[in-house]
Amino acid sequence: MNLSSIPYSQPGTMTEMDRFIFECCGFIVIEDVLTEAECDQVLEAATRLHAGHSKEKLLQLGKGFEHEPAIERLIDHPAVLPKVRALYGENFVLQAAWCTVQPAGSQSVGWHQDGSSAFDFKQLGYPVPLVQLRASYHLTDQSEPFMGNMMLIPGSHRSRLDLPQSMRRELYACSMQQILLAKRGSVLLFHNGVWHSPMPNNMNYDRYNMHFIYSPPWLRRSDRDATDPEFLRQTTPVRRALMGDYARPDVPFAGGFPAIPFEDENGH
Ligand SMILES: O=C(O)CCC(=O)C(=O)O
Repeated sequence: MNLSSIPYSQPGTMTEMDRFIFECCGFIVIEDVLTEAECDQVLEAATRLHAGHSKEKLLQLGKGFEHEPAIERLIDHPAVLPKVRALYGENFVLQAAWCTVQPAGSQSVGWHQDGSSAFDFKQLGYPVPLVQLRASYHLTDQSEPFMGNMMLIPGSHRSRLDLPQSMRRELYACSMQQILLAKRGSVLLFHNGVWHSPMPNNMNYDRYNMHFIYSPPWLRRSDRDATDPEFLRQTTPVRRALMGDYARPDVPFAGGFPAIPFEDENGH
């Protein structure tokens, strides 16, 4: 029995129960995706990526997978990708990959839904459709509060109303918010419509998360204009396909969409 009320799930297949929970909450948490050694490798890569950048506030850097193999390997991780396929079907792309640091002793509380500030996804219809499915790998421990945890309002992807503006910078913004107590190596998978905010990081070390955002193929990429041709040449066929660098610009909308060469039929 899970007394924490965190919507836990297991790596791999998206079960019927996972679907139900995701539908209700707008997120699930997949435990034990990365081992300690794998976390160390990705954390080293994340630290390299952020070297030379300011460490004053939350900072996200994109497309680290182009030159960091430990990050690249997470693009189609078998613990997570079957769930992305279950939610989207067979045609989707990696719209962005953000490596995010919440530096030691810093805070960036700001409640928001994911999407485009240029065009609020809520304008697309109700309920706000799933167009950015985010898989967040916790590279540092966030199993206690004030470790730069994600805070979320379960079910808020179904709300017709916005979180009141006056509460968006508040740590405790809503009586039903949840502070995600996430173990290192676990993954949060969440719907763009869920209201969320990072919690302050009161630790004396930097908090790192690695986010992968999957979208329908027609959504413009946000961490890159185009993928590095050298990366496309050397990566695997599945990862190349997930980059969405099509030879013809109309491919994401029209016929001739090349099938992503997944290795199996059922996503296991
Ligand atoms: O704390 C993080 O890593 C995520 C920040 C966030 O809420 C976002 O990128 O939308």
